[in-house]
Amino acid sequence: MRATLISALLLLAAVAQAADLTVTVLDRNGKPLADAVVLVDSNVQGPRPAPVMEAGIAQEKLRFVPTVTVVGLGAKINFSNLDSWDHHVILGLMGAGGVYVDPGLNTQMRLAGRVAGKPPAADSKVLSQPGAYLLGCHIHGSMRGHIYVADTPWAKLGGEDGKAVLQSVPEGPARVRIWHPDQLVDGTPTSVQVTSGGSAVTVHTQIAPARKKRPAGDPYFGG
Ligand SMILES: [Cu+2]
Repeated sequence: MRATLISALLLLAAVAQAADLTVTVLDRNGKPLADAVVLVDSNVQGPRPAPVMEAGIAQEKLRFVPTVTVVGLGAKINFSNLDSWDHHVILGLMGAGGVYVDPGLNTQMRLAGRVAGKPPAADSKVLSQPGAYLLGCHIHGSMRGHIYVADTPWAKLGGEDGKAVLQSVPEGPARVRIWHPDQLVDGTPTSVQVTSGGSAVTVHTQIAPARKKRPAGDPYFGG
C-alpha cells in the first residue's frame, strides 16, 4: 500500500501539470494587435500538444484566405484558386523588411482560374524549414499572405482582439515570443510563470500594424 502511494507521488512529481496560457498582444499604441502569431517555449517536461500538420489556403477575390496561417514543422499546405482568373502562389521564407530571403529559392506555382462546375485548380507544398513565409502573386502585386512554421508545439494565431489561448502548457517557467507580418524586428521574449488553473500575460509590442489601403485594382477591398 505504502509502496503504491510512493510510486504514485513520484509519478506526479515527474509529470508536470499543464494549464492554459492566455496571451494578449498589444501594438505600439496599446491597442489589440490582430493577426499576431503567439509562440510559447517551455523546458518543463510533460506532454506536448500535437502541432497542426495540414492547412488550406484559398485564393479568393484577390486575397489569400486566411491571410496568416500557423502550422507545425513539416506541415502540408494545400492551395486552391477559387477565382475565375489565374493566380500564382509565390512561396518563400521572409526576411527583414517583409521581402523574400532569396527569391531564387522560392516555390512558384500557377493555378488556373476556376471553371464553373469544375473543382478549383489546386497544389500543395510541405514546409520543412521553420520561420515566416511570404505568399505573393506575380499577376496581382497587392496579393500578400503569410505562413508561420512554428518550431514549438505551442503556437497560435491571435484574433482581432489580440488574444490567443495556448492550451496544455506545463506549469512552471515559460517564454512567449510574438511574430507579426508588419513587425520590423524580432521583439524580446517575455518570461511568464504558468500556474495551476491557468495564467494570463499581456505583451506590449513596438509593432505598428500597416494601414490597410485599397490596393490598386482590388475591387473587393473591404469585403
Ligand atoms: Cu493573382
